[in-house]
Amino acid sequence: MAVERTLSIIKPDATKRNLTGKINAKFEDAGLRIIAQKRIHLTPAQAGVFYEVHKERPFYGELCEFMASEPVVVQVLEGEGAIAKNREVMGATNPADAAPGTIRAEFAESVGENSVHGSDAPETAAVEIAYFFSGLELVG
Ligand code: YYY
Ligand code: MG
Repeated sequence: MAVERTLSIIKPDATKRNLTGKINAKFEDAGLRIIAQKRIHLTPAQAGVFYEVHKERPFYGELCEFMASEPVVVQVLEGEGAIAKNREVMGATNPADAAPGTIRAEFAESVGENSVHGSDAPETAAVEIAYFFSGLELVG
C-alpha cells in the first residue's frame, strides 16, 4: 500500500477538554506520523469554505459556528494507507455508531461535536492539506 498524507483536525470540543495529546497518541499508536501541526482559531467564514461541500445540508450553519467556537489543531498525518487508516482510528461520524476504542467512541460528545475531522479520499486530502499548510510546513 502506498504512503499517503491526510488532513486531520482536532475539533473545538476536544481542544477545549485538553484531549489533543490523547488523540495524537491514538494516531501515533496506529502508525500515523504527525508531519505538520498547528493550533489556529478559524472564523466562521474560513470554516464555511473548508466545509463548502456540505453547504446545502441543514447542519451547515451550526457546523461552521461550532468549528469557529474555540481553537482547533490542524495536522497532516502520513503513513501507509493513511486516509483509510485515519478514518478507522476516528470511528463513525455519529459516536453512537463508532466502534469501541475509536476516537469518536471514546471522546465525541454528539454527531455534531465529534472531536475530529479526517479527509475521505486522496483528492479531498490534497485540497484540504493545501488549505492549511504550505509545502515547506510538511516535514515528512
Ligand atoms: O467525514 P465525517 O466528519 O465523518 O462526516 P461528514 O458526513 O463529512 O460530515 C461532516 C461533519 O458535519 C461531521 O463531522 C459533523 C457534521 N454533521 C452533523 O452535524 N450532522 C450530521 N447529521 C452529519 C454531519
Ligand atoms: Mg467528511
